[in-house]
Amino acid sequence: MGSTSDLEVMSAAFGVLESFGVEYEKKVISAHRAPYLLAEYASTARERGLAAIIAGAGGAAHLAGVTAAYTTIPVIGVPINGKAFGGMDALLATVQMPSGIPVATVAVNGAKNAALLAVSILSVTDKDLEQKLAAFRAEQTQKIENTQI
Ligand code: RP5
Repeated sequence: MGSTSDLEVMSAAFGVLESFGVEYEKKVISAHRAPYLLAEYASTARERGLAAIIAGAGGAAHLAGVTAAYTTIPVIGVPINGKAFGGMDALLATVQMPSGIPVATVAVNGAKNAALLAVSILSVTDKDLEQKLAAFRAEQTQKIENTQI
């Protein structure tokens, strides 16, 4: 994430990854304030064994796009609702990537779905995760079926 001020929103992703037993690392690396750190982090991601990067940032949110520029592993962008425009600034900055450098962008503050998408990507080659994901979906469906108002 771009700042510790993103931590509250991004913590929804941590819970999901932990519930699926997916190892992850959390980092604050700003595309603006420490671009050299981001270049180093993203350009070594694949060789360090990372399978995907979830990049959450607000404002002029370049984090996901610049991360994607430095790696060919999947990058999932979470636009964060900062102090202005209801997060529309971050949404457009994250989703409107020029062709050739994709960022899979989730909803504003959509850290939970970002983690679920990462799990889904991993589940293509991981049977255990495939089963856990199916169980998660079934449980979610069951909750709806059992809902009474
Ligand atoms: C972005 O600027 C960060 O991702 C954060 O959402 C926003 C504000 O950062 P702080 O000024 O709170 O550190 O780069």
